[in-house]
Amino acid sequence: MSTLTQADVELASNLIKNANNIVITSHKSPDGDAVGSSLGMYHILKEFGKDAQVILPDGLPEYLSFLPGSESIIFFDQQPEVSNKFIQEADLIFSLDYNVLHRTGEEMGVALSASKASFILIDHHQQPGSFPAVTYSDTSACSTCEMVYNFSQHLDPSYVLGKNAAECVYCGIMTDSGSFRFPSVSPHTHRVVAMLIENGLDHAAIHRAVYDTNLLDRLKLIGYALSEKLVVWEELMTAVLPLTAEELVRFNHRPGDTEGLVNQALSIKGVKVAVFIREGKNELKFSFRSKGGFDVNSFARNGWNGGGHINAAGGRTTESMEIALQRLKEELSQVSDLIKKS
Ligand SMILES: [Mn+2]
Repeated sequence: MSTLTQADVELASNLIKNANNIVITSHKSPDGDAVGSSLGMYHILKEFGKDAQVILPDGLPEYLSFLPGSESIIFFDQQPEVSNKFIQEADLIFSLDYNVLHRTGEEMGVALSASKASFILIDHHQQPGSFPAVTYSDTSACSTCEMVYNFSQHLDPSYVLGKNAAECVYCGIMTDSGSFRFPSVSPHTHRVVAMLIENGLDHAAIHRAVYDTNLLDRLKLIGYALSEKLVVWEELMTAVLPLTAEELVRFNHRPGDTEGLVNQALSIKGVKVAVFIREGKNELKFSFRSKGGFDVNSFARNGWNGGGHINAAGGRTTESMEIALQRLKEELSQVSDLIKKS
């Protein structure tokens, strides 16, 4: 349910009206919803006559670079000084598609915490932090992009999103809803999209740009991962897919290449939990997915320095792959009854 009150709308409206330096931020390893909501909000603010700077913690996957405005994004890891300056001078900061500041990464999180700007949070993850002046949190929303659309309508019910804003917002709704198939998709989601299409959005072009632009290396990586690395722990109704750094290098891995792999693992008949593990520079990154009632958000929070939603969460550890897999199996064994019942 939406928690945006009339007082919130008025406060947000005034904050935007009076802001001289607006910064828009989203979470680390930005996905379609993170980039779509950030650039969507950027274009919406422009149409309301306000300039803004999008700052993301790190680079975007190649398949999102077509989004209008992506060339204007500043990446904190590439330009920490410029980013810090923008954050220091900001009087209004948007926090989109994340609930607590450290989701932007350690250094960017510290910079944001030190900022004297007012924050407007728009997000569909659980347990939003208490840092924002305005919190628009709706864990039932399929995407932050859908909420950004709602937010724009709260600011001005007669406002029609321009082409650029519509493309960005649609991209996030489409990617975060698994192309409109997850349970979080509501009649309202379809109404929002209907409105965007009525106003001229070329939705098929966005789908093509995101999903039909595979490089051969990526398809080979997916093929290798599914045929050589995917294992099913039948007694735990869990599919696990670990990829080492060496394997990623072998297939010229680019950000976003493993996107969706965990959902393929989850699609196996009889599997209720899927875990994708990717070896990064100094840590292992986890994607947890479940179908049914098993809460991977709690599971990721409790043992894997992460969190997210009931059916989709992330995590990380500095353990070795071998140790992490062992611990994963042990911890899943402890909740195997919950998985079976889910
Ligand atoms: Mn999202």
